Amino acid sequence: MKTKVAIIGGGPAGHLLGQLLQNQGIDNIILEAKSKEYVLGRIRAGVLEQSTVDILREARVHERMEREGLIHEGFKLFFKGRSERIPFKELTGGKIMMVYGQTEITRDLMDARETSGATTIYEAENVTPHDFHGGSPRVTYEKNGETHEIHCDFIAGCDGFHGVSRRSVGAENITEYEYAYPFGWLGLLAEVPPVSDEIIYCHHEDGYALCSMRSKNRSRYYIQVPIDEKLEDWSEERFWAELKRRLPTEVAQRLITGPALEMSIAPLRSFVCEPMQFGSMFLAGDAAHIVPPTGAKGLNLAVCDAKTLFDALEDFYQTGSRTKLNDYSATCLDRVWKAARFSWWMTTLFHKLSDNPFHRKVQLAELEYTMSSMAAQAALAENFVGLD
Ligand code: FAS
Ligand code: PHB
Repeated sequence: MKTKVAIIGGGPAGHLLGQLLQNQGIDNIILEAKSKEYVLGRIRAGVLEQSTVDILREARVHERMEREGLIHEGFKLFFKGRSERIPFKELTGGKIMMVYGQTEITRDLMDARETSGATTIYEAENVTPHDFHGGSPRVTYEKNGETHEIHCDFIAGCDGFHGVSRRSVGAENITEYEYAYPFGWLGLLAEVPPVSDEIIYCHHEDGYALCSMRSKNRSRYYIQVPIDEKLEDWSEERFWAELKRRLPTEVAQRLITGPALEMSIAPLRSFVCEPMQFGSMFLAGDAAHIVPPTGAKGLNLAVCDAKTLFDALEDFYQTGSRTKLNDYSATCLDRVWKAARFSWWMTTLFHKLSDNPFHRKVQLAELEYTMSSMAAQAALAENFVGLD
């Protein structure tokens, strides 16, 4: 087989890149290790920056998002008995955030790809990129016991943190920066109305809690748990009781509980690799960087990478210029490191970092300072909605 761009990974980064390329008639193939149902079964991000909304509109997969997505103009933060709000639309000259699940974005992209007739190979095994430093890049994979080979001009590694792409470049060609937090997020999805019409970030002496949503009838909640926590030790009842314990009483009293559609524990990690390109292979999304979800940046960064790579590939195929391709890594990393900083800052601000009371006192001082300073609130707001 031959194609212009071989995309490894069929998550949001891979499918968005595929859609943007397909719309411009640039041939591409997506190779996904799992089934379509498995990919759609992952419950992950939910909060979109304006730039992400704009890019999905450019990709022509925005109709359902605009019908069903929820526009947000601020978020709430609770600490030390205080209930505060960051009016980010007001503080950023009108920028909003859209609440629309990553699962739905991926579904919209998959539907659009099926309509376009573009090739996606699900349950592709042992996908392996070859010769991306040389002149004949290609990707091999196995399906139904047969080995297949795809010759291409470029390889897009959109295969997430545990994918094969980054692992294929060789330790001598890459620098990795990593910090693993000593805690994770236990998340629960339930078909119940959200406790608040805006997202709640809750600082509590026993650990962070987050109240979010996917629609007016579907809620997404998270509580901080130790890194070695086992999902099987958490019943739904135990989750709801602990969430209520960490929320202010008046909020806990109006919390509507219900059966879990999904429960999962996600470890929190900060990770960035440099560079993000290796000859004719380009990494995008979680394959190149991971941010703790406290800043709601992971999915938004993946979307920006896919758009940046599409722009560079489109320029190459239209004009023959490699300038944007050569600048891809620097362009992405400037944005990635600023988002990594903000995500680290939000994580260290809201989570129980240790049993050392000093940490909690400094966090409360930072939260109190933030709410006393319009400049501090504006800085938080402009990072939350996404820097230009
Ligand atoms: P993805 O990991 O989504 O997709 C990579 C795809 O590549 C997967 O489908 C995988 O099956 C496939 N793949 C892997 N190895 C392969 C191989 N060898 N061959 C072929 N295919 C292969 N972000 C937020 O903003 N907010 C959140 O609340 C949030 N929660 C998260 C919870 C969890 C548990 C995780 C893991 C991440 C969360 N994120 C969150 C971040 C998340 O949304 C990512 O940023 C987003 O999925 C990135 O998309 P991709 O880069 O496409 O990677
Ligand atoms: C979510 O809705 O999943 C969500 C919201 C805000 C975050 C992280 C995740 O910071």
